[in-house]
Amino acid sequence: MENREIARLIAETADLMEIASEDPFRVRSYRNAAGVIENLPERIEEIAKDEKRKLTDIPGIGKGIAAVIQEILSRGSFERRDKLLEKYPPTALELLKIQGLGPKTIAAVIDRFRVSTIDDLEKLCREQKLRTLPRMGAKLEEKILRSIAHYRKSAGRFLLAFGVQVAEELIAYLQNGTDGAGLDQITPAGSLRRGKETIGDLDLLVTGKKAARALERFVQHPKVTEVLGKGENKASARIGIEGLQVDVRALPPQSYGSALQYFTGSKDHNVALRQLALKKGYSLNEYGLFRTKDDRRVAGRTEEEVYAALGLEWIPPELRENQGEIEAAASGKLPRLVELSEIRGDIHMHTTESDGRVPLEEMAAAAQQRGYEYIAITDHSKALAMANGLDEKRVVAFARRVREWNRNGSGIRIFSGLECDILKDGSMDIAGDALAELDLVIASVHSYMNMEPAEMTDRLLKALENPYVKVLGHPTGRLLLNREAYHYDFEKVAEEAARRGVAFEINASPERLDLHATLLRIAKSKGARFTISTDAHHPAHLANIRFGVLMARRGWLTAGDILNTLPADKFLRALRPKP
Ligand code: DGT
Ligand code: CA
Ligand code: CA
Ligand code: ZN
Repeated sequence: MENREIARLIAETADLMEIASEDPFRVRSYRNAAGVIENLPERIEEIAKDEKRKLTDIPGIGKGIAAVIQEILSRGSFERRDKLLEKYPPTALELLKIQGLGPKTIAAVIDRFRVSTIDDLEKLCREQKLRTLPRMGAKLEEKILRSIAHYRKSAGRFLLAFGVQVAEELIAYLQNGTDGAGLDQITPAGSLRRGKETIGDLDLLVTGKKAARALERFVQHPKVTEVLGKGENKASARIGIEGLQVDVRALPPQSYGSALQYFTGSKDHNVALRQLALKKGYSLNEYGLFRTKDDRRVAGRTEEEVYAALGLEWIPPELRENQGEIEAAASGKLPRLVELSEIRGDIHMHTTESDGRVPLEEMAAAAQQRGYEYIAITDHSKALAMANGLDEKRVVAFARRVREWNRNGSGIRIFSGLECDILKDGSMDIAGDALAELDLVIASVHSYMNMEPAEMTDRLLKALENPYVKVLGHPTGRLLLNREAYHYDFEKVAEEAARRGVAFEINASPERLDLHATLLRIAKSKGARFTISTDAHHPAHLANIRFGVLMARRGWLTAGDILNTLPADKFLRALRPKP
């Protein structure tokens, strides 16, 4: 069993405990344990099997949770969870995903109306019955209806990073089992290849002598929970407790390129491409590009040859959304998109100084190992008291410590930074003379996210006025599949950020991926510049930078748009100058 599966069972139980209004401390300890398990680099199953080690040696895992883990490993569930599931139907868990609906309300709704599905809840709001409960009103009903609509849009989808992890596991598994020899290529297609923030399912294409055997082996994967279909050329199955659907298709080499093109999508891109083909006297499908007059195949082995035969440059998958990429490819005007290898430093990360999991030295060592030239350490400011954010005194001491580090040549170059909270009125959480000591201030909103758009716009414009602010962190605050972006006049803020030289962050953390493609293109059109950074709270998170690069590419950005592709000194000089 994977760590994330164990973590999920425990986190869900914490949710149920909260609905049952159990002891908040116990709820928190379950939730913390789930976080620890999810982030553990080692498989917990291995630790449990090892007679020389104890689960309680893992920091954050006490006796109670250790027993829970043992029970999960031996039978896939545990007593407390089973008991709660007798009391509350599993659908109650789904209600927790509706923003604005807390455990107390859920408990009340279940007790009073026997309601436990989202459909029932929607009906309750539409019929204006929720407001008959104490402290509930028309406004809450409206908000819940909006949240339900948002939830439905994302239901059944998965984070890109999760899809990538499953894809990589599967590809390794398929390659091993077929000795590599008979399997010439395995490529993920679909939304995953386009780098979309969330995916509906996973599409894998294989070709080679043993492609048929790969399908066979795929459906026998130990984590397959349900085979949805298996034919000669295609197998579909659900995998893991999350139930991600995976489609694997086997293809002959002469149509591998056209199939890859077809199954990469997007649908809109494909429709436009097919129309172009028709106009040029061809027909295009997953089997190849064929001349209409005599049905002769003119391309299909590679994607490049398909696009070339249509008079187009090869279009990077991240651009295939029918947003002008076909026209650009026809006139040789596709941008040279930024690449992972061009990123020279990660400039948003946390340490044990605030809510990160390791001290500065360990983050620095990990970044150096990745080959970076520099990093910025940007812990939280004091408004985030729960995260032990820094006050002015600690900010100044931290800046001094970083200067010393650089003087001593103790390792990678570090910029002293801060992720400074933007307060409700748009002012900074830390006084200017302390901010002046730092190399890099990222300003972020972490509170009052439901403001009216006009108010939020003013708040952000005010934040940009502060001369020490150099980067706007996770600029829309969205949490994928979870929390909507906050609303404000983005164009206005982008214009102002560009005018003042404040860069927009592309936050590479898999549940944020903020800004996204549409807003990146708007911001760029206003003259804004960008940084890509991980917001890492653990060395393992530094690897997420690849997802930020994918977002930048989806936004048509080049290395010239991204400040942290510059060498250290140039990077510093490219930031908004100090007053
Ligand atoms: P997803 O899975 O919802 O995140 O999105 P996709 O883009 O991966 O969509 P999926 O898995 O349904 O299909 C993969 C690709 O196959 C899709 O991007 C384009 C192509 N495709 C699938 N169905 C159709 C179709 O009916 N017409 C066209 N033109 N292309 C299709
Ligand atoms: Ca798909
Ligand atoms: Ca599919
Ligand atoms: Zn933040």
